[in-house]
Amino acid sequence: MNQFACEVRAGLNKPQKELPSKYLYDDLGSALFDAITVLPEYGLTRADSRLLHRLAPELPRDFSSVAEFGSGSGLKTRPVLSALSPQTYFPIDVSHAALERCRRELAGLSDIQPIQASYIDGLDCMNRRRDAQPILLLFLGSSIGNFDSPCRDIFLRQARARMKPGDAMLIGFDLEKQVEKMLDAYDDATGVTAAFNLNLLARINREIGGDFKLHAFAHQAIYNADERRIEMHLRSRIEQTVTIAAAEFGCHFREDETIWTESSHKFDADELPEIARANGYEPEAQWIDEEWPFAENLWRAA
Ligand code: AVJ
Repeated sequence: MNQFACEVRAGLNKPQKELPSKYLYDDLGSALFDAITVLPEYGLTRADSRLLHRLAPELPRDFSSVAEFGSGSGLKTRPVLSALSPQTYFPIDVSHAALERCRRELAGLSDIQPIQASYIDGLDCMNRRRDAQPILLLFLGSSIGNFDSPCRDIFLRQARARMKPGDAMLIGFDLEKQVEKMLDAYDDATGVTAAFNLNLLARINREIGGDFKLHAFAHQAIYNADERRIEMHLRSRIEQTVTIAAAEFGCHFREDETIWTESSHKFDADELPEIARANGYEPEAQWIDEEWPFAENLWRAA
């Protein structure tokens, strides 16, 4: 049984059914996410881009290469590459199609060496190819918010353990804002986010022989105030049973039972330096967008 099938079975066997959010990003999922970034309700990516334009000229000049976790199509990265003119740019992403778009988008700005891998595997691969000069690692778009806090700290430490003195991370965090605004961002009127979420079931059908009827599930976004996170769920509209051939597995749903597919944690700008220090980084600079509260942070490997 492949890893996808294993993780699907394990997640759907939990009392609160869940699926790992990384599986949202196959080629179709990545294209749907690109559409999300231009939704009027989803101000996050525009805030990220505004900040990158603003901060790029202020970045230290001592990085000879840039690497990026989850580069996607690389659109946002242009101002950073233009300002730093790094020798090499290593976009790390699980989607082959996204890496191809990224290569086209940023052609000419750097020697582009795409790495198709998950974050930490990609970093190991990058370390085998890099030289001794300092690297700037980009982790944009508040993707860090997809981790719950124990996993976030584990991830930041794993990344830190693979960085050399002088390396730094530029990392974006979406900040807490009005609940209505946050909910709209994850439940847009045109239904793009719903399609992005439902594609996870479609992917299970395509790749591991699931028989999910997509119309029998509804997209749902909720704000969990205790955990300070938006949660995306897929709610079963009816009582039903689904089978997944390659996972040798049948799964029963009560009416209104949900599968939890993603968390997007929201932060307070003041807690970010503590998160840095607790995980082996020295916070060096912070930039905040006022229009859509979002914080970009430069952390040095301490
Ligand atoms: C790419 C993980 C930052 O959590 O806001 C957008 C993904 N999910 N709409 C986010 C997402 C639904 C996004 N990240």
